[in-house]
Amino acid sequence: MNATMKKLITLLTATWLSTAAFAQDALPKADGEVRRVDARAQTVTLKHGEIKNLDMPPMTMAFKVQDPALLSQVKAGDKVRFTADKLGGNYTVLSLEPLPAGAPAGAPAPAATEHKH
Ligand SMILES: [Cu+2]
Repeated sequence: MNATMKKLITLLTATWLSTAAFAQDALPKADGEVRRVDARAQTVTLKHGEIKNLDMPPMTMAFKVQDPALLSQVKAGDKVRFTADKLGGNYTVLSLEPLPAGAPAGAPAPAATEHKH
């Protein structure tokens, strides 16, 4: 293999990696409410709003989690914002962040609560 080919392959690999990272970053966030956390099965059951990238309407369902550590961050009843994708045939939560209590699920924070003085 000559040096030009090696360079080209390195370049293509780098491009592919950055595209994959970008795709994950670009997943739209969905709102949900935790119904159940199952540490043994490594699933979280979410009553979720629309998940645009999965073309999924609002429903309650169990998701696998990509990182089991996510499960320790939430408990039943928590409002969360999350991203999910279909990995290996399983709907899988990729990121999960609890929302402050009282935040309405399924709706963005109203702009009216923003104060600038
Ligand atoms: Cu669903």
